[in-house]
Amino acid sequence: MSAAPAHPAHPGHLHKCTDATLTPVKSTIHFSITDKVGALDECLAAIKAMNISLTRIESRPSKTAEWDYDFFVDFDAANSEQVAQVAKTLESLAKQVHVVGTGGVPDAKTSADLADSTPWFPRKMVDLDTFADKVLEMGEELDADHPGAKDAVYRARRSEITNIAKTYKTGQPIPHVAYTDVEIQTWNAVFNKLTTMFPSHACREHQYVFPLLIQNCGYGPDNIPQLDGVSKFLKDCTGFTLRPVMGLLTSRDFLNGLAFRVFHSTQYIRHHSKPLYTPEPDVCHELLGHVPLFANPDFADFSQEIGLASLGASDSDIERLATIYWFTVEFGICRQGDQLRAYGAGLLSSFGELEYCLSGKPEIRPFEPAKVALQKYPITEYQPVYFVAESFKDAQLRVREFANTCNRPFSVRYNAYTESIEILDSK
Ligand code: HBI
Ligand code: FE
Repeated sequence: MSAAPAHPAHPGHLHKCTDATLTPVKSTIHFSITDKVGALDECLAAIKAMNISLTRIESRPSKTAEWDYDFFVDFDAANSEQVAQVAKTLESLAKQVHVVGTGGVPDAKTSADLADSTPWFPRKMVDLDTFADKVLEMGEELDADHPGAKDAVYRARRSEITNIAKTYKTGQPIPHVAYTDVEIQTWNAVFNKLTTMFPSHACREHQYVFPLLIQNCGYGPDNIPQLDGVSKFLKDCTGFTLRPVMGLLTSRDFLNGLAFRVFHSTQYIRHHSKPLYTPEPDVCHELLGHVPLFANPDFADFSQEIGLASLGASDSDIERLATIYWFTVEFGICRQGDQLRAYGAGLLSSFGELEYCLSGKPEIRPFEPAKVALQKYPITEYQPVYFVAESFKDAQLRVREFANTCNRPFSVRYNAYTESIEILDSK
Protein backbone atom coordinates (compact mmCIF):
# COMPACT_ATOMS: atom_id res chain seq x y z
CA MET A 1 0.00 0.00 0.00
CA SER A 2 1.10 3.51 -0.67
CA ALA A 3 1.02 6.28 1.91
CA ALA A 4 -2.20 8.10 2.71
CA PRO A 5 -3.97 8.89 -0.54
CA ALA A 6 -4.39 12.49 -1.65
CA HIS A 7 -8.14 12.15 -2.05
CA PRO A 8 -9.73 10.25 0.81
CA ALA A 9 -12.96 8.55 -0.10
CA HIS A 10 -16.16 10.04 1.21
CA PRO A 11 -19.70 8.84 0.77
CA GLY A 12 -21.92 11.02 -1.33
CA HIS A 13 -25.23 9.56 -0.19
CA LEU A 14 -27.55 10.15 2.72
CA HIS A 15 -27.44 7.87 5.72
CA LYS A 16 -28.63 7.50 9.30
CA CYS A 17 -26.46 8.78 12.13
CA THR A 18 -26.09 6.93 15.40
CA ASP A 19 -27.20 10.00 17.30
CA ALA A 20 -29.30 12.42 15.30
CA THR A 21 -28.63 15.29 17.70
CA LEU A 22 -24.88 15.30 17.12
CA THR A 23 -22.95 15.92 13.92
CA PRO A 24 -21.27 12.62 13.08
CA VAL A 25 -17.57 12.43 12.37
CA LYS A 26 -17.51 10.98 8.89
CA SER A 27 -14.48 8.80 8.52
CA THR A 28 -12.84 6.42 6.14
CA ILE A 29 -10.60 3.65 7.35
CA HIS A 30 -8.47 1.31 5.32
CA PHE A 31 -7.37 -2.19 6.30
CA SER A 32 -6.12 -5.34 4.61
CA ILE A 33 -7.03 -8.91 5.37
CA THR A 34 -6.00 -12.20 3.91
CA ASP A 35 -8.53 -14.15 1.91
CA LYS A 36 -9.79 -16.17 4.88
CA VAL A 37 -13.43 -17.07 5.47
CA GLY A 38 -14.98 -14.83 8.12
CA ALA A 39 -12.10 -12.37 8.36
CA LEU A 40 -14.14 -9.45 7.06
CA ASP A 41 -17.12 -10.39 9.23
CA GLU A 42 -14.98 -10.17 12.36
CA CYS A 43 -13.82 -6.67 11.45
CA LEU A 44 -17.29 -5.38 10.66
CA ALA A 45 -18.80 -7.00 13.75
CA ALA A 46 -16.22 -5.22 15.89
CA ILE A 47 -17.25 -1.85 14.45
CA LYS A 48 -20.92 -2.68 14.79
CA ALA A 49 -20.39 -3.62 18.44
CA MET A 50 -19.48 0.02 19.04
CA ASN A 51 -22.90 1.01 17.70
CA ILE A 52 -21.39 2.77 14.71
CA SER A 53 -23.15 2.81 11.36
CA LEU A 54 -21.25 1.91 8.20
CA THR A 55 -22.10 3.92 5.13
CA ARG A 56 -19.96 2.30 2.48
CA ILE A 57 -17.63 -0.63 1.97
CA GLU A 58 -15.33 -0.99 -0.99
CA SER A 59 -12.97 -3.85 -1.54
CA ARG A 60 -10.34 -4.76 -4.03
CA PRO A 61 -7.48 -7.18 -4.41
CA SER A 62 -4.42 -5.80 -2.74
CA LYS A 63 -1.20 -5.09 -4.56
CA THR A 64 0.78 -7.07 -2.01
CA ALA A 65 2.47 -10.33 -2.91
CA GLU A 66 0.22 -12.21 -0.46
CA TRP A 67 -2.99 -11.57 -2.42
CA ASP A 68 -4.61 -9.80 0.51
CA TYR A 69 -7.77 -7.79 0.08
CA ASP A 70 -7.91 -4.05 0.76
CA PHE A 71 -11.06 -2.65 2.33
CA PHE A 72 -12.13 0.95 2.51
CA VAL A 73 -14.91 1.42 5.04
CA ASP A 74 -16.77 4.68 5.56
CA PHE A 75 -18.49 5.13 8.87
CA ASP A 76 -20.06 7.75 11.10
CA ALA A 77 -18.42 8.00 14.50
CA ALA A 78 -19.78 10.01 17.41
CA ASN A 79 -16.44 11.75 17.98
CA SER A 80 -12.74 11.50 17.18
CA GLU A 81 -12.04 9.27 20.19
CA GLN A 82 -14.37 6.75 18.69
CA VAL A 83 -12.49 6.91 15.37
CA ALA A 84 -9.25 6.12 17.21
CA GLN A 85 -11.01 3.30 19.01
CA VAL A 86 -12.15 1.76 15.73
CA ALA A 87 -8.59 1.90 14.41
CA LYS A 88 -7.22 0.30 17.57
CA THR A 89 -9.78 -2.49 17.49
CA LEU A 90 -9.10 -3.27 13.84
CA GLU A 91 -5.36 -3.43 14.43
CA SER A 92 -5.85 -6.66 16.33
CA LEU A 93 -7.89 -8.17 13.48
CA ALA A 94 -6.36 -6.82 10.26
CA LYS A 95 -3.17 -5.55 8.66
CA GLN A 96 -2.25 -2.08 7.35
CA VAL A 97 -4.90 -0.26 9.32
CA HIS A 98 -5.00 3.47 8.79
CA VAL A 99 -7.57 6.18 8.93
CA VAL A 100 -7.44 7.79 5.50
CA GLY A 101 -9.79 10.65 6.24
CA THR A 102 -11.82 11.87 9.16
CA GLY A 103 -14.02 14.73 10.24
CA GLY A 104 -14.83 18.08 8.71
CA VAL A 105 -14.22 17.15 5.09
CA PRO A 106 -17.34 17.84 3.07
CA ASP A 107 -18.74 15.12 0.84
CA ALA A 108 -16.99 15.49 -2.47
CA LYS A 109 -17.52 14.16 -5.92
CA THR A 110 -14.35 12.46 -7.03
CA SER A 111 -14.50 14.22 -10.39
CA ALA A 112 -14.39 17.62 -8.67
CA ASP A 113 -11.47 16.46 -6.55
CA LEU A 114 -9.55 15.49 -9.63
CA ALA A 115 -10.28 18.57 -11.68
CA ASP A 116 -7.41 20.89 -10.72
CA SER A 117 -4.28 18.83 -10.96
CA THR A 118 -5.31 16.09 -13.35
CA PRO A 119 -5.27 16.41 -17.14
CA TRP A 120 -8.69 15.87 -18.70
CA PHE A 121 -9.43 12.34 -19.77
CA PRO A 122 -12.38 10.55 -21.35
CA ARG A 123 -14.78 8.98 -18.81
CA LYS A 124 -17.25 7.51 -21.24
CA MET A 125 -16.90 5.94 -24.66
CA VAL A 126 -18.70 8.90 -26.30
CA ASP A 127 -16.02 11.24 -24.94
CA LEU A 128 -13.73 9.77 -27.63
CA ASP A 129 -15.79 11.75 -30.17
CA THR A 130 -13.87 14.83 -29.04
CA PHE A 131 -10.61 13.45 -30.50
CA ALA A 132 -11.91 13.34 -34.06
CA ASP A 133 -10.26 16.43 -35.50
CA LYS A 134 -7.31 16.72 -33.12
CA VAL A 135 -4.78 15.12 -35.43
CA LEU A 136 -1.07 15.82 -35.68
CA GLU A 137 0.76 17.03 -38.76
CA MET A 138 -0.10 14.26 -41.26
CA GLY A 139 -3.83 14.49 -40.67
CA GLU A 140 -4.58 16.77 -43.56
CA GLU A 141 -1.31 18.13 -44.87
CA LEU A 142 1.32 15.68 -46.03
CA ASP A 143 4.96 16.04 -45.10
CA ALA A 144 7.28 16.94 -47.97
CA ASP A 145 8.93 13.48 -47.85
CA HIS A 146 5.60 11.65 -48.10
CA PRO A 147 5.49 9.77 -51.43
CA GLY A 148 2.05 11.23 -52.13
CA ALA A 149 2.87 14.83 -51.18
CA LYS A 150 2.88 16.13 -54.76
CA ASP A 151 0.06 13.95 -56.07
CA ALA A 152 -3.11 16.06 -56.09
CA VAL A 153 -5.32 13.10 -56.97
CA TYR A 154 -3.94 11.09 -54.03
CA ARG A 155 -4.42 13.99 -51.66
CA ALA A 156 -8.01 14.55 -52.72
CA ARG A 157 -8.76 10.85 -52.33
CA ARG A 158 -7.24 10.87 -48.89
CA SER A 159 -9.39 13.72 -47.67
CA GLU A 160 -12.44 11.94 -49.05
CA ILE A 161 -11.54 8.97 -46.84
CA THR A 162 -10.45 10.96 -43.77
CA ASN A 163 -13.76 12.80 -43.95
CA ILE A 164 -15.41 9.61 -42.69
CA ALA A 165 -13.28 9.79 -39.55
CA LYS A 166 -13.93 13.50 -39.15
CA THR A 167 -17.68 13.02 -38.90
CA TYR A 168 -17.75 9.60 -37.23
CA LYS A 169 -19.60 9.32 -33.91
CA THR A 170 -19.46 6.56 -31.28
CA GLY A 171 -21.86 3.71 -31.95
CA GLN A 172 -22.30 4.35 -35.66
CA PRO A 173 -21.34 1.70 -38.18
CA ILE A 174 -18.08 2.65 -39.93
CA PRO A 175 -18.95 3.66 -43.49
CA HIS A 176 -17.44 1.43 -46.17
CA VAL A 177 -14.87 2.73 -48.62
CA ALA A 178 -15.10 1.56 -52.24
CA TYR A 179 -11.36 1.15 -52.81
CA THR A 180 -10.11 1.82 -56.34
CA ASP A 181 -8.15 -0.63 -58.49
CA VAL A 182 -4.95 1.30 -57.87
CA GLU A 183 -5.52 1.09 -54.13
CA ILE A 184 -6.27 -2.62 -54.31
CA GLN A 185 -3.06 -3.18 -56.28
CA THR A 186 -1.09 -1.46 -53.54
CA TRP A 187 -2.75 -3.67 -50.92
CA ASN A 188 -2.06 -6.71 -53.09
CA ALA A 189 1.68 -5.97 -53.25
CA VAL A 190 1.90 -5.58 -49.47
CA PHE A 191 -0.34 -8.56 -48.71
CA ASN A 192 1.56 -10.97 -50.96
CA LYS A 193 4.96 -9.95 -49.69
CA LEU A 194 4.07 -10.12 -46.01
CA THR A 195 2.08 -13.35 -46.08
CA THR A 196 5.15 -15.22 -47.36
CA MET A 197 6.96 -14.21 -44.18
CA PHE A 198 4.29 -14.69 -41.52
CA PRO A 199 4.76 -18.47 -41.13
CA SER A 200 8.43 -18.09 -40.20
CA HIS A 201 8.39 -14.69 -38.47
CA ALA A 202 4.98 -13.90 -36.92
CA CYS A 203 4.07 -15.00 -33.41
CA ARG A 204 1.64 -17.89 -33.08
CA GLU A 205 -1.25 -15.65 -31.98
CA HIS A 206 -1.01 -13.74 -35.25
CA GLN A 207 -0.84 -16.95 -37.25
CA TYR A 208 -3.83 -18.41 -35.43
CA VAL A 209 -6.08 -15.47 -36.21
CA PHE A 210 -5.03 -14.70 -39.76
CA PRO A 211 -7.03 -17.54 -41.41
CA LEU A 212 -10.07 -16.47 -39.39
CA LEU A 213 -9.75 -12.97 -40.81
CA ILE A 214 -9.64 -14.48 -44.30
CA GLN A 215 -12.79 -16.50 -43.55
CA ASN A 216 -14.75 -13.83 -41.71
CA CYS A 217 -13.58 -10.39 -42.75
CA GLY A 218 -12.70 -10.50 -46.41
CA TYR A 219 -8.92 -10.58 -45.95
CA GLY A 220 -7.28 -11.68 -49.19
CA PRO A 221 -4.81 -10.54 -51.84
CA ASP A 222 -7.46 -8.80 -53.94
CA ASN A 223 -9.68 -7.19 -51.34
CA ILE A 224 -9.06 -4.48 -48.77
CA PRO A 225 -11.18 -5.47 -45.77
CA GLN A 226 -13.68 -2.92 -44.46
CA LEU A 227 -13.01 -1.54 -40.97
CA ASP A 228 -16.63 -2.09 -40.02
CA GLY A 229 -16.59 -5.87 -40.50
CA VAL A 230 -13.19 -6.16 -38.86
CA SER A 231 -14.38 -4.12 -35.88
CA LYS A 232 -17.39 -6.43 -35.39
CA PHE A 233 -15.12 -9.46 -35.56
CA LEU A 234 -12.77 -8.03 -32.94
CA LYS A 235 -15.69 -7.11 -30.72
CA ASP A 236 -16.77 -10.76 -30.72
CA CYS A 237 -13.23 -11.96 -29.94
CA THR A 238 -12.06 -9.57 -27.23
CA GLY A 239 -14.41 -6.58 -27.04
CA PHE A 240 -11.94 -4.41 -28.95
CA THR A 241 -13.45 -2.14 -31.58
CA LEU A 242 -11.98 0.06 -34.29
CA ARG A 243 -12.67 3.73 -34.70
CA PRO A 244 -11.73 5.52 -37.91
CA VAL A 245 -9.14 8.27 -37.42
CA MET A 246 -7.87 11.00 -39.74
CA GLY A 247 -4.21 10.46 -38.96
CA LEU A 248 -1.86 10.50 -36.01
CA LEU A 249 -3.40 11.44 -32.69
CA THR A 250 -1.38 12.75 -29.78
CA SER A 251 0.07 9.96 -27.65
CA ARG A 252 -2.30 10.88 -24.85
CA ASP A 253 -5.47 10.68 -26.94
CA PHE A 254 -4.34 7.57 -28.75
CA LEU A 255 -3.43 5.69 -25.55
CA ASN A 256 -6.59 6.91 -23.77
CA GLY A 257 -8.63 5.14 -26.46
CA LEU A 258 -7.05 1.82 -25.52
CA ALA A 259 -8.50 2.14 -21.99
CA PHE A 260 -11.92 1.62 -23.64
CA ARG A 261 -10.60 -1.19 -25.83
CA VAL A 262 -10.87 1.17 -28.75
CA PHE A 263 -8.18 1.19 -31.40
CA HIS A 264 -8.01 4.25 -33.63
CA SER A 265 -7.44 3.03 -37.15
CA THR A 266 -6.62 4.86 -40.35
CA GLN A 267 -8.68 3.91 -43.37
CA TYR A 268 -6.66 5.33 -46.26
CA ILE A 269 -3.82 3.51 -47.98
CA ARG A 270 -0.21 4.48 -48.70
CA HIS A 271 0.84 5.96 -52.06
CA HIS A 272 0.99 3.47 -54.96
CA SER A 273 4.47 4.61 -56.03
CA LYS A 274 6.06 2.90 -53.02
CA PRO A 275 3.87 0.00 -51.92
CA LEU A 276 6.40 -1.36 -49.45
CA TYR A 277 7.01 1.97 -47.73
CA THR A 278 4.93 4.30 -45.62
CA PRO A 279 6.08 7.01 -43.21
CA GLU A 280 2.80 6.83 -41.24
CA PRO A 281 0.13 4.32 -40.30
CA ASP A 282 -2.17 3.28 -43.15
CA VAL A 283 -4.83 0.62 -43.61
CA CYS A 284 -2.21 -2.04 -44.49
CA HIS A 285 -0.33 -1.41 -41.25
CA GLU A 286 -3.56 -1.48 -39.19
CA LEU A 287 -5.18 -4.51 -40.80
CA LEU A 288 -2.15 -6.74 -41.31
CA GLY A 289 -0.10 -5.63 -38.30
CA HIS A 290 -2.43 -4.57 -35.48
CA VAL A 291 -5.78 -6.23 -36.02
CA PRO A 292 -4.74 -9.91 -35.70
CA LEU A 293 -3.24 -9.27 -32.26
CA PHE A 294 -6.27 -7.40 -30.93
CA ALA A 295 -8.23 -10.61 -31.49
CA ASN A 296 -6.12 -12.26 -28.78
CA PRO A 297 -7.55 -11.91 -25.24
CA ASP A 298 -4.20 -11.64 -23.45
CA PHE A 299 -2.89 -9.09 -25.91
CA ALA A 300 -6.16 -7.14 -25.62
CA ASP A 301 -5.77 -7.06 -21.82
CA PHE A 302 -2.16 -6.00 -22.17
CA SER A 303 -3.06 -3.12 -24.50
CA GLN A 304 -5.90 -1.94 -22.30
CA GLU A 305 -3.55 -1.95 -19.31
CA ILE A 306 -1.37 0.67 -21.04
CA GLY A 307 -4.51 2.63 -21.90
CA LEU A 308 -5.82 2.64 -18.33
CA ALA A 309 -2.45 3.80 -17.02
CA SER A 310 -2.56 6.72 -19.46
CA LEU A 311 -5.84 8.21 -18.18
CA GLY A 312 -5.11 11.47 -16.42
CA ALA A 313 -1.38 10.66 -16.38
CA SER A 314 1.21 13.45 -16.24
CA ASP A 315 2.91 14.46 -19.48
CA SER A 316 6.11 12.70 -18.51
CA ASP A 317 4.24 9.50 -17.65
CA ILE A 318 2.46 9.69 -21.01
CA GLU A 319 5.83 9.86 -22.71
CA ARG A 320 7.04 6.82 -20.81
CA LEU A 321 3.87 4.87 -21.58
CA ALA A 322 4.09 5.84 -25.25
CA THR A 323 7.63 4.47 -25.30
CA ILE A 324 6.43 1.22 -23.76
CA TYR A 325 3.66 1.11 -26.37
CA TRP A 326 6.26 1.68 -29.08
CA PHE A 327 8.50 -1.21 -28.01
CA THR A 328 5.60 -3.63 -27.52
CA VAL A 329 2.47 -3.03 -29.61
CA GLU A 330 4.54 -1.55 -32.46
CA PHE A 331 7.94 -3.23 -32.28
CA GLY A 332 7.63 -6.04 -29.78
CA ILE A 333 9.11 -9.49 -30.17
CA CYS A 334 8.34 -12.47 -27.98
CA ARG A 335 9.83 -15.80 -27.05
CA GLN A 336 7.86 -18.82 -28.23
CA GLY A 337 9.48 -22.15 -27.46
CA ASP A 338 13.12 -21.81 -28.46
CA GLN A 339 12.42 -19.11 -31.04
CA LEU A 340 11.91 -15.39 -31.17
CA ARG A 341 8.87 -14.14 -33.08
CA ALA A 342 7.43 -10.74 -33.95
CA TYR A 343 4.17 -9.45 -32.47
CA GLY A 344 4.60 -5.68 -32.97
CA ALA A 345 2.50 -4.22 -35.77
CA GLY A 346 5.35 -2.05 -37.05
CA LEU A 347 7.30 -5.26 -37.65
CA LEU A 348 4.44 -7.38 -38.97
CA SER A 349 3.57 -4.75 -41.57
CA SER A 350 7.14 -4.07 -42.74
CA PHE A 351 8.76 -6.60 -45.01
CA GLY A 352 12.27 -5.32 -44.38
CA GLU A 353 12.16 -4.86 -40.64
CA LEU A 354 10.32 -8.13 -40.04
CA GLU A 355 13.28 -9.92 -41.55
CA TYR A 356 15.84 -7.70 -39.82
CA CYS A 357 14.46 -7.89 -36.26
CA LEU A 358 14.90 -11.67 -36.11
CA SER A 359 18.17 -11.77 -38.07
CA GLY A 360 20.40 -11.86 -35.00
CA LYS A 361 21.94 -8.49 -35.90
CA PRO A 362 20.03 -6.07 -33.64
CA GLU A 363 20.39 -6.01 -29.89
CA ILE A 364 17.74 -7.93 -27.94
CA ARG A 365 16.89 -7.17 -24.30
CA PRO A 366 14.31 -8.49 -21.84
CA PHE A 367 11.05 -6.56 -21.48
CA GLU A 368 11.43 -4.56 -18.28
CA PRO A 369 9.03 -1.62 -18.49
CA ALA A 370 10.96 0.74 -16.19
CA LYS A 371 13.98 0.41 -18.49
CA VAL A 372 12.04 0.27 -21.75
CA ALA A 373 10.24 3.49 -20.81
CA LEU A 374 13.52 5.42 -20.96
CA GLN A 375 14.82 4.00 -24.25
CA LYS A 376 15.23 6.52 -27.07
CA TYR A 377 14.04 5.38 -30.48
CA PRO A 378 14.20 6.45 -34.12
CA ILE A 379 10.89 6.59 -36.01
CA THR A 380 12.13 6.53 -39.59
CA GLU A 381 14.71 3.71 -39.49
CA TYR A 382 14.96 0.20 -38.14
CA GLN A 383 15.11 -0.03 -34.35
CA PRO A 384 18.60 -0.57 -32.89
CA VAL A 385 17.15 -2.59 -30.00
CA TYR A 386 14.13 -4.82 -29.47
CA PHE A 387 12.63 -6.05 -26.21
CA VAL A 388 11.47 -9.64 -25.71
CA ALA A 389 8.24 -10.44 -23.87
CA GLU A 390 7.97 -13.90 -22.32
CA SER A 391 4.17 -13.83 -22.82
CA PHE A 392 1.43 -11.22 -23.12
CA LYS A 393 0.18 -12.14 -19.64
CA ASP A 394 3.63 -11.61 -18.17
CA ALA A 395 3.99 -8.33 -20.07
CA GLN A 396 0.61 -7.16 -18.77
CA LEU A 397 1.58 -7.82 -15.15
CA ARG A 398 4.84 -5.99 -15.65
CA VAL A 399 3.06 -2.99 -17.13
CA ARG A 400 0.60 -2.99 -14.25
CA GLU A 401 3.47 -2.97 -11.79
CA PHE A 402 5.08 -0.15 -13.72
CA ALA A 403 1.81 1.80 -13.75
CA ASN A 404 1.73 1.63 -9.95
CA THR A 405 4.98 3.57 -9.87
CA CYS A 406 3.52 6.38 -11.98
CA ASN A 407 2.54 9.37 -9.94
CA ARG A 408 -1.22 9.50 -10.13
CA PRO A 409 -3.25 10.02 -6.94
CA PHE A 410 -6.09 7.72 -7.98
CA SER A 411 -6.62 4.50 -9.82
CA VAL A 412 -9.15 3.56 -12.45
CA ARG A 413 -11.05 0.60 -13.71
CA TYR A 414 -13.14 0.09 -16.80
CA ASN A 415 -16.78 -0.85 -16.44
CA ALA A 416 -17.57 -2.76 -19.62
CA TYR A 417 -21.33 -2.74 -18.95
CA THR A 418 -21.58 1.03 -18.96
CA GLU A 419 -18.54 1.56 -21.20
CA SER A 420 -17.20 4.03 -18.70
CA ILE A 421 -14.26 4.61 -16.41
CA GLU A 422 -14.73 4.29 -12.68
CA ILE A 423 -12.38 6.15 -10.41
CA LEU A 424 -11.08 4.70 -7.19
CA ASP A 425 -9.92 7.81 -5.47
CA SER A 426 -7.52 6.21 -3.10
CA LYS A 427 -4.66 4.54 -4.87
N1 HBI B 1 -2.13 7.84 -33.73
N2 HBI B 1 -3.72 7.26 -35.29
C1 HBI B 1 -2.64 6.94 -34.57
N3 HBI B 1 -2.06 5.72 -34.74
C2 HBI B 1 -0.98 5.35 -34.02
O1 HBI B 1 -0.49 4.21 -34.15
C3 HBI B 1 -0.43 6.28 -33.12
C4 HBI B 1 -1.03 7.53 -32.99
N4 HBI B 1 -0.52 8.44 -32.14
C5 HBI B 1 0.63 8.13 -31.31
C6 HBI B 1 1.16 6.75 -31.52
N5 HBI B 1 0.65 5.96 -32.37
C7 HBI B 1 2.31 6.12 -30.81
O2 HBI B 1 3.51 6.29 -31.47
C8 HBI B 1 2.52 6.42 -29.36
O3 HBI B 1 2.90 7.75 -29.19
C9 HBI B 1 1.38 6.04 -28.50
FE1 FE C 1 0.65 1.24 -35.38
